[in-house]
Amino acid sequence: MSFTLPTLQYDYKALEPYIDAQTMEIHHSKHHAAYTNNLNAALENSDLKGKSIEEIFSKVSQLAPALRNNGGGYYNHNLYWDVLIPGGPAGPQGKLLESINGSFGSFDLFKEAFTKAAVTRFGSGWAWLIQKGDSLVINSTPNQDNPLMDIAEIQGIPLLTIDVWEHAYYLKYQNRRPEYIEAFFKVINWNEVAKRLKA
Ligand code: MN3
Repeated sequence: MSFTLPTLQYDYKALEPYIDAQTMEIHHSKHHAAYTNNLNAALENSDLKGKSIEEIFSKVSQLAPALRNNGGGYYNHNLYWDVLIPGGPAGPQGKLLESINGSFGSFDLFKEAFTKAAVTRFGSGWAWLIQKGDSLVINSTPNQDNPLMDIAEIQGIPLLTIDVWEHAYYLKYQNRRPEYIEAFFKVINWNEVAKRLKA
């Protein structure tokens, strides 16, 4: 049983003009495919074949860097595609909105903090909204690390993520990472984010 590249639930062009079709196509069919293939290759000769990705992350500090980097690349992109949708709901509602208000004060303050985490992640990495017990926290990780890994600074349940590697935005936004982050907020699938919140 190996990991497979997921099929996107929307066309490459569906997130235009916020995320362009060429970026989506290369990102999914080349970058994500490579992480998936390299993860499977790294697992081939290990005793972890058949283990869940969560199980691998729980002891990733003891494993080869190829499993950390490609396992993260496989998982993080799955979540990223899942939390995107063309013309998604305007914002979080219900329990998720309550949790955001409770943890950050308001949606605007959450957005400001999430944007700051994404803008200031030096080099390549990801910004996260994480459920940690009863509260929500924001953090960023380098490379392909994520909050499910035992090496993560803040561990918890990943609810929302943005890829801030240059390959995620450079064709359209070049060095303007803040513009890409602002555009990302126009296509967040808040229903998918809410589904990940544990009661
Ligand atoms: Mn990427």
